[in-house]
Amino acid sequence: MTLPPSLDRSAYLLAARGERPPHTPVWFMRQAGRALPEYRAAREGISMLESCMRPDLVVELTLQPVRRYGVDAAIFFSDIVFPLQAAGFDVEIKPGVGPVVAEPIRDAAGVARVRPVTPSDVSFTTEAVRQLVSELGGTPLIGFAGAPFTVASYLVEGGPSKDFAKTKAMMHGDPSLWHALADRLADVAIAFLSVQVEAGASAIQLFDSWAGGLSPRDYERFVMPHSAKVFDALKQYDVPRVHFGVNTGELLGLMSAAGADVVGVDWRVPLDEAVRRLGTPKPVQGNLDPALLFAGWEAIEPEVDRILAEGASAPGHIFNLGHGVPPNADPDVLQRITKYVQSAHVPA
Ligand code: 1CP
Repeated sequence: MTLPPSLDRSAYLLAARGERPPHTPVWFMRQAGRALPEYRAAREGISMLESCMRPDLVVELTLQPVRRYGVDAAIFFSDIVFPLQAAGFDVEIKPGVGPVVAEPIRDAAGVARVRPVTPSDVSFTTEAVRQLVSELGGTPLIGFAGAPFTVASYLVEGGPSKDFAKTKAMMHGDPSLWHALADRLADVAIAFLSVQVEAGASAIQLFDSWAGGLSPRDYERFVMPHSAKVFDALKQYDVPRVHFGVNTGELLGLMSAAGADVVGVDWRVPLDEAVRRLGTPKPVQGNLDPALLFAGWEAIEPEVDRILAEGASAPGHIFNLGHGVPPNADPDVLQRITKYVQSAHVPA
């Protein structure tokens, strides 16, 4: 697909392709959300997953942070468990908790409940992406999906987990059941990402947020083949493919090798060290500690400077937080960081 020049030469897409844009692009994971009063007002009385099915609301919530902060990319408003619900799975997002699954998956019958997602199951997603792409003009829209491991963790545990005990028990205790589940979830991710790209999203991000809970050995054996399947399937679209997880310092090389074009880095590993760990140098995204948002500008500014300097060692750098925007973050601080990064001298 040929992109309009303003989009094709946008700072985000240039950096994601390993080129040097005039300024370092910046956006924030979870930039839409409770940190914004306009988000809380628009979502009033509408459940999270219900919101994802209303194209007008999805468009509004996706655009809010672009308007407010002037970030270099929009991320499609949805959730990693949304495609499961669209495929008929009983999941809900409980306020203050996160995704909760009524009947967790523990056996082959459970795995069989994860049905393939077809474009007609998510026609509202196609509609919302099309509308967004036309409204965003030269600002790229990032489509996203949850990676098989992270989505499986919610399905097997029944909700958020700290140790992933049941998920790991399934991996090691019944590897063929685990691989069957992860394979179905790879297909769900492929379907949902393809729908977004076909409708005009110009990059995709695969969130394996909780992969950092695994050893490299387990990651390589149980997770990497399934994430690699997702990246392989998306290759045909020729859009940058970004891979991110929290606490993945030990996994950066493997997550890159799974097929990412850009690797997201949390705050635990400096970006220059992250690039070394990738093996093959690639563009990186990150890595301001979200906790710094509450530390005052005097503390934030030198951290941003450090990240920009370290990011210069990568073939491309997209400034971001090391994880999502906390709900109680001050929007003015995010706006100040955006302007600061966009006007900073790009280190050679
Ligand atoms: O800017 C944006 O907000 C984009 C939309 C977006 C994205 C990219 C949402 C909306 N969710 C996600 C991805 C997502 N969802 C991830 C991967 C990114 C990450 O690591 O943060 C994960 C792990 C989830 C699961 C999830 N959904 C949680 C975490 C629970 C846990 O296990 O600790 C929560 C709280 C949600 C709900 C949710 N999703 C999105 C929003 C705005 C919310 C908050 C609920 C609400 O406002 O009603």
